Amino acid sequence: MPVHNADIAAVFSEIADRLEIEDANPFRVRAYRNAARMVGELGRSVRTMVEQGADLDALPGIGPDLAGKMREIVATGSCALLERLRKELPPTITELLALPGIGPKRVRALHHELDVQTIEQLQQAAQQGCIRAIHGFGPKTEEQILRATAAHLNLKHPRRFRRVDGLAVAESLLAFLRSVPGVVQAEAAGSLRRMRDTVGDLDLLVTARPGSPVMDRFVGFEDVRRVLAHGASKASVVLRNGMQVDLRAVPGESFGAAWLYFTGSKAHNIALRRLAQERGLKINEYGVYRRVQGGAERITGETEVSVYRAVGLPFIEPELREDRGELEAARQGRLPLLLQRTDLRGDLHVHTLDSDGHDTIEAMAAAAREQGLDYLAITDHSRRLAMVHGLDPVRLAKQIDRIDRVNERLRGVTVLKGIEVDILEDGTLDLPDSILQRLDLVVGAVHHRFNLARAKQTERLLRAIDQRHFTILAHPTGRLIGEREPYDIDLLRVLRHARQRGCFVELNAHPARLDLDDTACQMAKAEGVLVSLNSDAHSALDLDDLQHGIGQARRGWLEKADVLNTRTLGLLRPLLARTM
Ligand code: DGT
Ligand code: CA
Ligand code: CA
Repeated sequence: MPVHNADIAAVFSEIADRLEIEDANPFRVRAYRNAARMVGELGRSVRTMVEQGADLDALPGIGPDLAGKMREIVATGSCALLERLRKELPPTITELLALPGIGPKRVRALHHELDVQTIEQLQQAAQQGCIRAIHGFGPKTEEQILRATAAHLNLKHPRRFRRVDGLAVAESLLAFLRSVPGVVQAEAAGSLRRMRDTVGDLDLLVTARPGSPVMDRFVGFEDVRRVLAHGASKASVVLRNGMQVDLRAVPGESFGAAWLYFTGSKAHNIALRRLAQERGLKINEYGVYRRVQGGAERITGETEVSVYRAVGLPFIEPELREDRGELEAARQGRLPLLLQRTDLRGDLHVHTLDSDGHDTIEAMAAAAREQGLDYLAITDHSRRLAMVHGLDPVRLAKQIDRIDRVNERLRGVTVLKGIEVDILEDGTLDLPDSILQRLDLVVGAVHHRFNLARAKQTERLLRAIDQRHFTILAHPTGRLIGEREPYDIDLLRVLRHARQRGCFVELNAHPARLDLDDTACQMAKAEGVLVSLNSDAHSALDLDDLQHGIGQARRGWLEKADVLNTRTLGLLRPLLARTM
């Protein structure tokens, strides 16, 4: 992994912390502290400077010694001094500095007197009244530590990560594991593989030849902050970003059974095992077994398909494994043929430089064509969002004319005219019909007054759908994963109204939104409302976000026919024209 300035700054700052805890010369501590800040704020990449042979000594506060360390970090990702310091004091000790009121002196005393190494241990020591006995601490400090540790651990524990963040970590870890000698297979399991919009922790699975150092290498991965367990077939670590990763190693002949087991969900596994029992079979993470005289005989387990087949079922896609009727559907041969990325023919919600996007109409269109899409709707913000230069009728009219000219030149992709218009508090729209009627589609969205009472908020959306040019309700619940709860609405009423009026609901594929969520997608399908799966891209690169929406759509049992923008442009146009 290429070393960034932030990585170098992190190494220097950890060295400074550790030297300070060890009571080293304050001038030395300050030199590292200053170097960390300087590198962090430097406008140029140190790695590039090193690669180009630039003179690092010329940087402020950097002498030959620190310059040498910077080159060492660029080359190896770490430095020998830090590795030595980490051996002198436990790897987790610097975490304690994150607590308010705990400086290096106190960390030193706590470690020396009570052998405290982690925040959990510090909390325990405080609960047992051990802190007040240390020289320089008292009952007041102990009380303060009790509060600080509780607050810190509470923040940490229920935390879930957005899937996109888990995915990035999993991909780099899997690439790392696959490079370890003797590793045959390495795959992700758990909620990540089931495409849940958030992940609690990561679950990885490997098969390796005997003698492979895979478990040792895993706990030694550069981002590991703490090792929770380290055995021959099972290890758990916490990474520096707080994410937990569980790794299992299984024999190759068990790979399918283990992958199925650790993919879950737990509810799916339990239901599947019950089905197996009815057939006199037993399923666990090692395989499928048949009861025989005096024991059990293994019948299969190498692949997931073989396990499902043993209980008389076809393969069930991971996204469906939630015990929401998938086993019943599998048994009756009516599993959905889930949506795929290649089914999408277009994207109906993207931004450009005209509001808060970063690319031109032409650049967005070219990117869409490269993504294999046939059409793209430009939907910039409307005037109420003045901060992002939302369009008023005059500027929108100009954009409409520009899109006509772009389409004359473009080959292989069609640009549709749209707007992401604000839905006002009374359910009217932020732009008049006189301009909306010139568009191919109107995407409506709520961007303010999120706290209306349920009845009022629902009424607001119903009235918006009533507007004669309204087409698609964007990010229908307004949630931002980990940041903002959905606003309170009667979604079922909104869906039924949308169907009556010939309107559609969005599955916004931005990884922080994924709105509608999985069960709401299922609900839309059941109510017969087509879902429009859109990227909400603010740059050409953001069109990649469509993949996140695909995962969510599949969790919602959506098939090609359930999604509006799988239609060819010829079939789409009449659907966009409001008749009711
Ligand atoms: P998460 O981490 O909260 O996002 O959700 P999962 O589904 O990844 O759950 P996790 O990490 O606790 O466990 C991974 C899988 O391992 C889970 O989906 C099913 C399997 N598993 C874990 N514990 C049990 C258990 O007690 N019984 C059964 N049958 N399966 C389990
Ligand atoms: Ca998990
Ligand atoms: Ca787990």
